[in-house]
Amino acid sequence: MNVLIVNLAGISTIAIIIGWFWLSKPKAQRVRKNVVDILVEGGTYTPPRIEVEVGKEITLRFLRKDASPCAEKVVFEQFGISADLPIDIPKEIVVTPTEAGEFSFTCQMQMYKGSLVAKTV
Ligand SMILES: [Cu+2]
Repeated sequence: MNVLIVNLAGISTIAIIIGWFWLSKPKAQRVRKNVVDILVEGGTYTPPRIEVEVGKEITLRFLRKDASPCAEKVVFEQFGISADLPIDIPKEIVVTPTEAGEFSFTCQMQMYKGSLVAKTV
């Protein structure tokens, strides 16, 4: 009898784990469907140019690999955003361009350079 109870507990634990992973993943993707990963390394943002649709929210996920202080901030001057980038930890910046144009993002000394290009479709 004890063996049966242990087995049932084991099976329901497995079911909870499977349910957690299988059911939670699609939900996470639905929330973050418009994400662009940007690598910060060797003096460049990769990709350096990101095209987006006007009025559409976009999440820019910066991953800084460069340990030099040069890369520690990313600044979106036109949007009034300045954010610290931790090393090896993705940092998400969410923006919604409200008009068409080219919006630059740089490190605080403007050695790293990238641009967000917003277009009306
Ligand atoms: Cu810099």
